[in-house]
Amino acid sequence: MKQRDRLRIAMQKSGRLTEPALELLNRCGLSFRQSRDKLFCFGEGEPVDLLLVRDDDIPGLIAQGVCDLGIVGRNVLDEFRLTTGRDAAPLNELRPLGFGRCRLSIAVPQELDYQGPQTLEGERIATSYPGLLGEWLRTHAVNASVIMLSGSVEIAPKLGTADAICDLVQSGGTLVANQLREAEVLLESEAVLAGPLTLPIDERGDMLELLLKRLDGVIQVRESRLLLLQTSRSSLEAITRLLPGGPQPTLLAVAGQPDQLMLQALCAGEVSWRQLEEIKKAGAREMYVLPVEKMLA
Ligand code: PRT
Ligand code: ZN
Repeated sequence: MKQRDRLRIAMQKSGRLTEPALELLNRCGLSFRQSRDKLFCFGEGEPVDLLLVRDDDIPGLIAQGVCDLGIVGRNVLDEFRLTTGRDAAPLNELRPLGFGRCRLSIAVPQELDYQGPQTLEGERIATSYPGLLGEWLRTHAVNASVIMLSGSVEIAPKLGTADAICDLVQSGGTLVANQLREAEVLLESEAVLAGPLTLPIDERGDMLELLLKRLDGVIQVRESRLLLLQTSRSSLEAITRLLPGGPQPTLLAVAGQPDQLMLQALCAGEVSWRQLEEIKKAGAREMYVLPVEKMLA
C-alpha cells in the first residue's frame, strides 16, 4: 500500500491535548506503534497514522496536505484561519471533541473600572492571538494596540508592557494570581477534529467516513446511560414523562405478569440519584443505570 493511501492525523506531541486525544482514538479502535523519535506513529490495525507535533503547527500541516486531519484547540484553528493568507486551503471543524475546554478572554487589572469594550480604547493589549483579538476589536470598533507575545502573557500588565491581556482561561486561577479579572469572553474553545473543506475521494476518504462514524458513537456513548426498570402498565405514562432527556423507551413483556413491563431507555447524559428517586416514586421498580460501551447508529 502506498503511504498516502493511509490517513494521517496530526496531534499534539506533548501537552494538555495529548492524553485525551490518544484515549479518544483508542476508543475508536485505533492503536499505534510509537517510533523511537515519537514523531511518527504507525497505526497497527487500521490504515491510520499519527504525526506528533506542536499544536500550533497542526492547522498548517492540514492546509498543506501533509496531514488529512488534526486534533487541535478551536482557539488555534480559528487563529490560523484569521491570520493566514487567502491562498491557504480553508479548514473545517469536523467535530467538537468535548475535552480541552477553555475560553479566550480579555482580562484587565482587578482595580480597573471596566465599563465595556470602549474602556479598552487606546490601550495596549498583550496576546498570542492577534487574529482573534483583532477581529473582536474591529467588531466592537475599538482602537487598541495589539502586543504580540508568545508566552507569559499574564504578567505583561505587571511588567508595564501592556494595560490588558487576551489569553486562554480555564479555572481563572492564573488571572487571580496575577491580579487580573476576566472582562470579555471572545471564544469558547475545546479540542476539535479539523480537516480540509473537501475530503479526499479515495481510500483515505472511506477511512475518514468510518472514523467519523466511530467518533460520533464514542462521543455519544460517553454521555449516554442505558436505563432499565420494571413498571406496571398503569405507571408507564408518568414514568415516561420523567425519563431524563425525553428518550423514546423500548417496552418488553414480563413473562407470567401481563400487567408488568420492562422499560429500556437510552438517556443523554448522567442519570442522577434524585432523578432515579423521582422515577421510583412514580412506580418504577428494579432500576438499573448502565454505562454504554459502544454504539453504532
Ligand atoms: O508545545 P505546544 O505548542 O504543543 O503546547 P502549548 O503550550 O501551546 O499548548 P498547551 O498544551 O498548554 O495547550 C494546548 C491546548 O489546550 C490549547 O490550545 C487550548 O485549546 C487547550 N487549553 C485548555 C488550554 C487551557 N485549557 C489552559 N488553561 N491551554 C492553555 N491554558 C493555559 C492558559 O494559557 C493560561 O496560561 O493555562 C493558563 C490558564 O489556566 P487557568 O486554569 O489558571 O485559568
Ligand atoms: Zn502551542
